[in-house]
Formats: sequence, structure tokens, C-alpha cells
Amino acid sequence: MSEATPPTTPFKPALVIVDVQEDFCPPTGSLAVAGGRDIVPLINELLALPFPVKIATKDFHPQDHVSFASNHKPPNNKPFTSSFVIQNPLNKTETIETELWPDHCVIGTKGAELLPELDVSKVQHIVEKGQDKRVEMYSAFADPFRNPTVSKSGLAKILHDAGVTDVYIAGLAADYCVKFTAVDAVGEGFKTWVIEEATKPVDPAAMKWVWQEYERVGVDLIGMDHNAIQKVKEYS
Ligand code: VGL
Ligand code: ZN
Repeated sequence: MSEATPPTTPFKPALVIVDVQEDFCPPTGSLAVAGGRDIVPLINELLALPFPVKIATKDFHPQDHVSFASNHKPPNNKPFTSSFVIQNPLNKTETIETELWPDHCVIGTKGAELLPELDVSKVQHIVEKGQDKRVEMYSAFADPFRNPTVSKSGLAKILHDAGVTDVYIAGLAADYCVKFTAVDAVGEGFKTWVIEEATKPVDPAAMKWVWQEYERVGVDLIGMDHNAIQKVKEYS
């Protein structure tokens, strides 16, 4: 007979760094988020921790992407202001209204590059998303359509195959790609932590709605001093 072992809760944390790219940062980004560059030292601190899985994501669009205001006709083609109703290309009855943006993170351009000061050498996977010109894809997991999903990045498979239990998220932008990635991480069954001080929003006024959504779906918003970070420091 085997000896009784104390019950243990499995814990395998992954760090997901969302869209820390030139176009989301001053001084040259086309969709620069205020203070976007300032979170890199903190993210590098996170990258130095013993997360067994570390991933960076990239927003990665073709020039004719549906989210670019420049690809729409006036008068509804003003970046940051206009919106557009996207139909699911596989099911016309499913529609989502989405904001239009300046051209950003175009494949092959400097704007799509990760910041050079980000310690990318610590990352095992770079996941690219948003290549399908027909759909917006804020989440690093998949586009927002559900009946059916149009485009998946492969991130869920990487995390599940690695046996990850907990996903820790930092990066840009707090109110778009970080938010949708965190909500989808919960949907994939992961305990999900967003390190607030390692994110910056496009619109600070929108953050109260983001926090409400986190509360609703069960994303935990934490600081660097939280127990959940301490637990990663002790991971071996
Ligand atoms: C993002 C707007 C458009 C983001 C991506 O990474 O938060 N925001 N595309
Ligand atoms: Zn984008």
C-alpha cells in the first residue's frame, strides 16, 4: 500500500507579455499609449522570475486589416473615433462593433517590433496575432467571434500542453489586448492574474469598466508585492 501523501494544489505559472511593441509606445508609435515604454523595467523584473513558461505576443496586421481606419470610407474612417460593424466571415448573423485605429503593427515594419529594451532572450515563444485581415483580434488567444471562432493564435495549446495552471499577464494596452487576453485566459480555465502596474491603458477613463469585467469573470488584478508573485519567486 502506498503511503498517504498530503494533498497538493498543482501550480505551474506562465508569464504572458502582451504587445510590448513600438507602435504602442512613445516616441514614434502610431497608436502610442502614454507611459507605454515605462513599464519595461517592471516587465523585465517579471521576466527574471522563475516562471517555467514565458511568452511574448505581437499584434501583427496586414496593411489591409479591417481595424485600420485607412481601409474604410469617409466619413466613418476616423481613427480613435469611428467604429465599424464586423460580420463573422463564417457566419453573417454574428456581428461585433469595433473601434477603428491608425495603421499599426503592420507586418514587416518597425512599428510591429518588440521594444529592444524588453528582455526577449528570456521568452520561449513569440505568439503573433491579428494576421487575418477580416477580424479584429485583441485577445492573444482568438478573435472575438464564437459561432464559430475564425482565428486562433495557438496560445491556448502552448499553455495547455505545458500543463500551465496560472497565467500572469502584463503589457499593452490595459483596456484592449491585456483585457481581452485576461478574460479569455479565464475562459480557457486558467487562474488569471493581471499585474496592474506592468500595464498602461489607451484610455484611463475606461479602466473602471475593465475592473468591473475582471470582477465579473474572476480575473485577479494584483501588484508586484502580491502573494501570487511571491509564489512564483519560490517556484522550482
Ligand atoms: C491593441 C488596439 C488595436 C492592443 C491592438 O494591443 O491593445 N489595441 N490593436
Ligand atoms: Zn491591432
